[in-house]
Amino acid sequence: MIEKSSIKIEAEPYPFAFLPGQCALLILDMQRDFLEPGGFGEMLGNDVSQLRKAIEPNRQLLAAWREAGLTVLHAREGHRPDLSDLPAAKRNRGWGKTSIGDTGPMGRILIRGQKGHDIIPELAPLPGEAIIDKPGKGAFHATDLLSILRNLDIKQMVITGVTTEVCVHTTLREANDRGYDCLIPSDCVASYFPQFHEVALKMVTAQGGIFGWVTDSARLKAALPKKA
Ligand code: TIU
Repeated sequence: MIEKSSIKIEAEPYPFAFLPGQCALLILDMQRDFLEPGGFGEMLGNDVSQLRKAIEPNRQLLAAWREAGLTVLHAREGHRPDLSDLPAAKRNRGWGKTSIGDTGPMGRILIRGQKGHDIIPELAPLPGEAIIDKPGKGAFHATDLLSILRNLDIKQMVITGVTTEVCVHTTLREANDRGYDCLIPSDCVASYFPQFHEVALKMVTAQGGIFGWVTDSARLKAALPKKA
């Protein structure tokens, strides 16, 4: 059922019925270690310029979202300094010689409170904007995101951030199974692997929008209500 108060946003595979007062912007993992030259992502051999393309569209969307007075949520991937929330499987898999918790170029890698774990200054949270500290790829696993969404009466999310096929997709899938409608502005998500980015977005809208909707930040910003 399309609610009367919704605003139509052109999207794939069909228009998204936007409910501004019940829609949160969730920005995932725009952290120094993933995005900045000299960080952990680059140390692993990744091309951070692929992710940095999403900074300016996110910065503009965040400014417009704040201007409209809507809910903003930030998420960060990271762990407790004692690593008690880090499964051995995550620590051991895929990261090469230097792993989570070891000393990296910007402090201990993916540890809360370390410089590399910080959200990049361009997208720094404002006081009053909730930050979800997540030990997994998805923002629902082992966090209080679900309770925050329920308490704020949020029914929809615009999900942005990095990386498209990892934390964005995992969170999108978690959100779907919990009954949230999700819209992804394609220029506000990014991957170290452009081909994964493209296919991950196609996977969202295939089969009649099996995981949600994809639009771009221009169409989304144009639909934002003016603050009273
Ligand atoms: N935030 C997020 O996507 N974490 C990752 O580890 N992504 C990779 O693509 N490796």
